[in-house]
Amino acid sequence: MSNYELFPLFNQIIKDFNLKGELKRITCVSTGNINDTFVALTMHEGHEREYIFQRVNHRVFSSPERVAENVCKVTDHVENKLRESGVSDVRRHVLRYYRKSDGSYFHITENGDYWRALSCVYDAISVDSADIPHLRAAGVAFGEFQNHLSDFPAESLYETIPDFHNTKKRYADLVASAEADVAGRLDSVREEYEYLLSMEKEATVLCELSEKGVLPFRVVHNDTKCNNVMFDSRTGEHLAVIDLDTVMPGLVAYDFGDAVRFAANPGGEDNEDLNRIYLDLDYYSAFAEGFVPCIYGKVTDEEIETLPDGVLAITLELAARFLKDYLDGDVYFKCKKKYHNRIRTRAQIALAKDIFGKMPELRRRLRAIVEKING
Ligand code: GN1
Ligand code: MG
Repeated sequence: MSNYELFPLFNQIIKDFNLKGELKRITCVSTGNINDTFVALTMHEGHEREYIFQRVNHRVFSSPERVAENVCKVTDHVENKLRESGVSDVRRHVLRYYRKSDGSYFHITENGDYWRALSCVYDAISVDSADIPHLRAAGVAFGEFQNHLSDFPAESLYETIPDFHNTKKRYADLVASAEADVAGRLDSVREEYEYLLSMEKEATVLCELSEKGVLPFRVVHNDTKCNNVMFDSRTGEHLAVIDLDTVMPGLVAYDFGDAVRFAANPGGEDNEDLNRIYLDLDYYSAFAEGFVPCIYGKVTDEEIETLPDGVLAITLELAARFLKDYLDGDVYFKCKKKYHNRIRTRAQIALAKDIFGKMPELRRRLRAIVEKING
């Protein structure tokens, strides 16, 4: 959508949600693969104000209203915890949804698009490729987020995407798409497909353990990319954890794993130069040094021990999801270039292969962190 089309729409949203100021500038945030996100800058009594406007993909989130209710329950809960622990500037630590005067969370356009308005954390940045200090801070942010939700009533949450990180189901879906081969693309990815099938045991090991009752489901974030943490632009301190659409019961190891998968790969998620894709062990350690001390003692020993398995499992799972979407003809993830889902699949497979070879070292480094905590 061009800014020319967005200006009248955003003016209407500002009016609907009773936001302050006159719209001056719209900036597109191009990172998300599902929703469309923009920063709307307004001028109010000589001061600039920023708001986040997001178009929710309601093919992926079939009930945006219920997603909004989930997010508000979660942010209320986190906000209470922050107040209890004496955090002074709570507004910078939790993102808030605005409501219209009728109480609803969405501006729905004539063609059925769902737009929501969120507060913007001031003097804050998000980073797509984090350095070591930011990664450590991201580890603390997601670890604390996990703690804040440890007594959240899971049964009060609507499952925004059923079986979101059910890797067994993700594999079954991949196989079904390969068998259907609706876009006639299977021949071009047979090697990738065979590789993923050969790794099914590693990919589903945590699902097995959770089915056996060894690993509990907890309320987790489920999308822990480092760009889902806002950092203070001057001090680098972590502020709000954002993108809460998939907060649902899940495994702690998947939150840990997804954060490492994304942030500890210097090549990025869709690099075509596979030589640049690998797991940087120091980045891994930095995130773990932030995350593990926050949750240690509050989760079980098995959950701590299996954190490295989460790194491999979630990387394989995402490769399977990208490959399924490629086989389906690119219907789920936004594609920004030709064969984008195949490029993403290959990048995640290259990363999974590197992680697989480094598993003993990931476990060794985790043990060292635990020993340090235990003094
Ligand atoms: C999607 O849109 P974004 O970047 O927040 C996806 C995640 C994937 C991620 C891969 C709802 O997240 O599960 O890990 O792309 N979100 C959904 O970049 O499917
Ligand atoms: Mg997301």
